[in-house]
Amino acid sequence: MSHFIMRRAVVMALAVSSMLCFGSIARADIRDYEFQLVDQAIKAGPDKIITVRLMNKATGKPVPDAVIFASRLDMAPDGMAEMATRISPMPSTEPGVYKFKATLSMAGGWQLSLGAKVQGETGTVDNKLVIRAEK
Ligand SMILES: [Cu+2]
Repeated sequence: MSHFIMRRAVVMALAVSSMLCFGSIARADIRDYEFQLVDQAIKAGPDKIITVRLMNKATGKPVPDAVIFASRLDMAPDGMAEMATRISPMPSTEPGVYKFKATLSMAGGWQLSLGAKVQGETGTVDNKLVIRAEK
């Protein structure tokens, strides 16, 4: 057997065993994961890009391929929780970085709420981040 094929066999065996033995493999806690704002402040206006990074705090590494299933952007930090704006996911530019497009129609504090699933982890990441929209 060639070295390449043997390596593939080992990788496949590991993948299968990790699927079968949930309990026996040390896995990170879902609470180790955290979304962080790349830019705390963004100029108010239409079609602004919000960039966040999903970090594994235990390893200090960004986490790619998370599935973001919930997102909301509203002005709760300024007492206007009912003032929400539409948010659309944008293509990522680097692993572990997630981008959204939104119209920040008013200067002030905007709360970005994100719900996400991380590959291979049970539970969900639920974070609320506050963005400052500047005039
Ligand atoms: Cu407002």
